[in-house]
Amino acid sequence: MDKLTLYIANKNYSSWSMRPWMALTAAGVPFEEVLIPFDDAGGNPKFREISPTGRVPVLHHGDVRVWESLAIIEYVAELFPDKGIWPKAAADRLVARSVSMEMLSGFRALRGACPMNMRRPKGKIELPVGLGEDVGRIKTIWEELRARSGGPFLFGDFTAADAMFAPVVNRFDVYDLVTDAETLAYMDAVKSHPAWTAWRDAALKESWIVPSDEA
Ligand SMILES: N[C@@H](CCC(=O)N[C@@H](CS)C(=O)NCC(=O)O)C(=O)O
Repeated sequence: MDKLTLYIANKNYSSWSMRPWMALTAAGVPFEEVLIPFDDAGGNPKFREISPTGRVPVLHHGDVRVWESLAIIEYVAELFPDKGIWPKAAADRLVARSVSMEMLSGFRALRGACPMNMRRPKGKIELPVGLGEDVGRIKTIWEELRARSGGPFLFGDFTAADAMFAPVVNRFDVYDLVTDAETLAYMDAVKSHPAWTAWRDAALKESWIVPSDEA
C-alpha cells in the first residue's frame, strides 16, 4: 500500500489538523506527518500547493487527495477496518458519526471566541452570547455517551469521536469554562491519552506565534 502522508499546521493552534492526527495515532495507523506552519499574515501559500481548499488537514495517498478532517478519518477507517477508528457496534457508530458531524458543523460561538491553544496558560476571557449554549450541549453529549458506554471515553475505548472533540477539551481547559466533576473526568481521560500527550509535547516545543489565535 502507498504510504499515507498527513499534512497539518501548527500543533499549538491547528484544531482541524489535530483531529485526524489523533484518530490515526490513537488507532496505530502508520502515516507520515508533514507540518506546514501558518503564515502570520493570514494563510500560507504552500497550503494551496498541497490541498484543493488551501486548508489543512489534507491526506495524500498515492494519487489520492482527501481533504476535510472527518473525510480523512472516514477514508482511513475504510482502509483499516480492523483498527477500531470508529466504535465496533453499528448503533454506536451512527451516534459517533452524528456527534462528530455536529462538532464539524457547529459550536461556532465556542470555536470563534476560544481558539485552540495548547500553550495558553489557564485563564478566563470575556465570553460572547451563545457560548454557554455550546458548552452546555457539548457537556450533555459527553455525559450521555459516557453514561451509556461506561467510559472512560465516549464509546468506552478511544475512537474518532473523541478525536473530533479533543480540541474542545483544550478550549474548556485553558479558558477555564467548566468546573463539574463529570466533564473534568472526561477531559482528564483525553488529556492522559498518549496521542494527546504526544501532540501537546510537540506543540509546546513550537515557537511560532499566531496573534489572531491568542485570545
Ligand atoms: N472543515 C475543515 C476546516 C479546515 C481548516 O479550516 N483548516 C485551517 C487550519 S485549522 C486552515 O487550513 N487554515 C488555512 C489558513 O489559515 O491559511 C476541516 O475539517 O478540515
